[in-house]
Amino acid sequence: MQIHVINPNTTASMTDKIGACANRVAAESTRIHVSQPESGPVSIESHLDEAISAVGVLEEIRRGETLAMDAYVIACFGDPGLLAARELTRAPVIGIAEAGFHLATLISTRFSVVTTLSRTAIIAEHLLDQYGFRHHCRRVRSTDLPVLELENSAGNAYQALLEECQRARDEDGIGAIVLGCGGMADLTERLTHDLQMPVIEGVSAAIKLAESLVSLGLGTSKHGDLAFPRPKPFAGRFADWGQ
Ligand code: 2AL
Repeated sequence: MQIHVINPNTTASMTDKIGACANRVAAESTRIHVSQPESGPVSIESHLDEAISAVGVLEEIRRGETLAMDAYVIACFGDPGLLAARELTRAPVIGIAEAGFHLATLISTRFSVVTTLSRTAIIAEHLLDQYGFRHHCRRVRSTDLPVLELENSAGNAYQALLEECQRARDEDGIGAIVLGCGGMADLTERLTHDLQMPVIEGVSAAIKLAESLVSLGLGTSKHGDLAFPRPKPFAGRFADWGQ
């Protein structure tokens, strides 16, 4: 089984970290391919970043289709381009936010999300509404950490994240925490130990869900709105996307 994990931002150290996490949880027979878009923002923490990164994700899916990938993971907590990505392939495509939300509801009745900058909280809130998880989520909390601060091992990112997770555990009446950034993928074990409660991180969640779907022979449905897009010409810089 070959799973293509796409980091939608263009920071190579984060792509490496996400790849290491995916490899750690993947089955022995699973081969992980990791990539990032050629163009786009170094981190995704605004609506603009999201919109541009979605195009990068779709370019990576198009590349993956030439390599016959069995599944894709979109490793940014806004799940940028998720539904459009599903239109481009029969393989399952899993976003790390939706994967985290799904697993959290299987082990708890209520969870909170702990994410990066407060301005990105709205992105997670929109996804909770869109996916129907609003009633399971008590609160989307932010740490006010810029995404790339998670790449700075000399900084205080871990401490800030731990303290916000402790507040979530002690104040929100929850059974689990979902980490709200792909760049937190390497912190799950330490947080789980320090908090003594389940902490779910979307990259590992998405890998295990992708493996399950592929093992069951389930792929993206081509009945209805996720069917391949109708062939039509595209203009300008997207001319090679059209037919
Ligand atoms: C993210 C993420 O997962 N990767 C990134 O660049 N931005 N989302 C977030 N809320 O911090």
